[in-house]
Amino acid sequence: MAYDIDMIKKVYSQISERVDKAREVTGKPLSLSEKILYSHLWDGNASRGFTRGKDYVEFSPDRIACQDATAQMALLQFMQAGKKQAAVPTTVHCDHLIQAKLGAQFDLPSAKKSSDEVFDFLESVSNKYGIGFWKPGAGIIHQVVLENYAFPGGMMIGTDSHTVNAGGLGMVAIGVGGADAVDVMAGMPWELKFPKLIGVKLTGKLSGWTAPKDVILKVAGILTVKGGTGAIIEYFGEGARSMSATGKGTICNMGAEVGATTSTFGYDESMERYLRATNRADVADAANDVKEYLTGDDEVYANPEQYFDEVIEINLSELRPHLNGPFTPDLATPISEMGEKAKANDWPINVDWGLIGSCTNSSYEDLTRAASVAKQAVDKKVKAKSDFGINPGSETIRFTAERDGLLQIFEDLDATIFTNACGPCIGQWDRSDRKGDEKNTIVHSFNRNFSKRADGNPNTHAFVGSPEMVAAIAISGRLDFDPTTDTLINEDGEEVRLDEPTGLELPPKGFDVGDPGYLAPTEDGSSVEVKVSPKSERLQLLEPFEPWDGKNLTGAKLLIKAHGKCTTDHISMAGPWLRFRGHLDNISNNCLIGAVNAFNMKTNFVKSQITGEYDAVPATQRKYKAAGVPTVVVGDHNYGEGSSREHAAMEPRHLGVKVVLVKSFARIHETNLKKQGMLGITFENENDYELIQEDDTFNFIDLESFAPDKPLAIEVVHADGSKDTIKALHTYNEPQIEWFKEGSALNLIKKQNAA
Ligand code: MIC
Ligand code: SF4
Repeated sequence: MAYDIDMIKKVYSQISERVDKAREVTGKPLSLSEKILYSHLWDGNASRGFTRGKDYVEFSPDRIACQDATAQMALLQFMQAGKKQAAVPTTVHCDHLIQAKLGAQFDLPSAKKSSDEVFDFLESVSNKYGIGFWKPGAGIIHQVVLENYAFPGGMMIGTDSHTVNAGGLGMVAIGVGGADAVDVMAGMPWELKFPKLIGVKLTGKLSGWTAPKDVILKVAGILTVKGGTGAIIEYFGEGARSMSATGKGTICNMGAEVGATTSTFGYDESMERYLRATNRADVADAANDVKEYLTGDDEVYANPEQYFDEVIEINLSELRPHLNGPFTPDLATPISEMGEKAKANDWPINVDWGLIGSCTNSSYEDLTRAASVAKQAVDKKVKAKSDFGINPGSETIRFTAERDGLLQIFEDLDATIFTNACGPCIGQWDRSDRKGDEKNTIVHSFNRNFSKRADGNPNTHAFVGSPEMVAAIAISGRLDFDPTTDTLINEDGEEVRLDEPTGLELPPKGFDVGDPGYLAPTEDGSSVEVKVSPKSERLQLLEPFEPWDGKNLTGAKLLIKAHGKCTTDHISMAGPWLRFRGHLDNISNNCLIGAVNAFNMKTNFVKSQITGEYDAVPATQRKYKAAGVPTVVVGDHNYGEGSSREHAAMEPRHLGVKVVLVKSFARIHETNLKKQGMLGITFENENDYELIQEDDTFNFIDLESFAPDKPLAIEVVHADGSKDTIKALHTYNEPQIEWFKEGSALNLIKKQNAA
């Protein structure tokens, strides 16, 4: 039986009335995304149609998922909200804090030891507040959610940008910062700007070396890292129906890399098969009863141009395998063109590592397809030229893959089987072969490949591909290897070819598992004690941020003008810093250390306007704070792209930065800034970015009359006394301005609870 089946049945019992009503008020047929959004309105039945990309709407998500690295801050905030229990079903998953080094049997016990304080904290908070707890080793949050909790037509939020993975089972699942999750856990509505809709029509059928991953690699190439911002991507067409549910999950997962709010697919037989295979016949039966409400209306899919804001069509029969990278997930190259492009760009051709795993590509099907390639290498006597690492997505997948001999195939190729966890995908990788910053290439089936992400080395060129392509490339050891045309030389000196991969959508003998790693919370957690030692270097209870003094901000100094890409990995690096995710002051020592200073093109080297000297960003900012000098961070386009980690907003806030002024924001980060009481604004004229000088002082002229839709005027005073007055835009609505006034959204919740 599925978890929380009553909740799921309740959603299905309301869906027809709510969708019919939405059709009536909008006066048109509906896409799946709209059906899910309109059936999850906080106010119940829709009373009017919403304007996409404009109206802020309150929703009532069905469930929440948090992972260990973000749950610490989310739960530290929730503990302040003064509630007894999480208001909707919530789970915590321990997956980010486990380093990959020697293999699961060594790495997991070692992670349990080094992060015991954090795991114990998460376990006890979960127990206290009625939250389901998935222990370290149970699996990666999004695979575990897909296997256990996701359901067609549902709406969930999660404190991780790849929460969107659950779109593979027809959900609208959205990544958020911890403060958003706290709203919903506290029984309040969750607000989102009603998304725009991008329709992707999939025709034809995947075959040969082409995999679901290639669909999203292609889409990323078309839309780029910000092309999906503010939109839900809805996939449909015969090509969509012909793919497995986990393949759909892969595509939805990496929709985070184009900035999409989420991605989804209509309910179909692949989802039904997956639900039944994962012990949820009850959900499949219930979904079948309301089938037509769990997919878009026929008229919408027949004439997508009329109903979506943008339509992309991809013929799967013509799609070729791709590799995306390096350093950005949208640099798409068909594998056949890789050789030429790599040479032109001086990308190292030799591949050091092939890594298969991460929440986006660690399903049973993924492992079977990669194993079918690996097995050929073993059978045809080809030794893998690159090192090989595998992270299964969950204990259920690992257990089943071991039973079915898949892991043995990889081991025969000398692969290391790492823990069922994020591992190298989030820089939790003690890479044995290279230290320092040597230039090198790796290929992986993950979703992100930003600079330094996997191993902390800025010169590691990471390329993203499907698991089967990663396997082929790792075997050949070459980035320019095209298995559709190229051959390999085996141990006997013979020329051999790798045949097309084959895979199994679901295990023929069913999934199996010993201990899945789940701990249910006690019924009444009121007597459970949560301890945080004041001496801890990993956990720290939160102090409320200061409210706004109601005055115009003046005399603010420039902390850094960030050049180019500034992702959340640049603002609050992961890897070794994951240790401090529960300790705001300690983690603030990584604040913006990866951002490139536009004035000297160096990282973590900025000029202090107090001393005139150059120093690290956190150290410089701490001095401004001590001197009571407010500061401004300036950035480029899509600032804060990537992760949901609210640390990227809380750290500057904690250190005394008041304003982040950029050309454009990534959605989750912009919301995170607002929630934490920061002023996140954009240049009205993006060329004004060029006006900002290293010694600038900022005076806000009309912040005192901060109001929705009203641009803000800022006087920028340069070192020579000359001035420019520029305009900044913002997207704060009335309630969000209240967060700013109160110092944070949490301060407002506490105030409302006290009243
Ligand atoms: C990521 O893939 O970047 C992460 C690590 O999963 C993050 C969450 C985090 O920073 O903890 C995400 O995607 O939101
Ligand atoms: Fe973990 Fe990587 Fe997935 Fe983020 S993208 S949840 S780090 S596996």
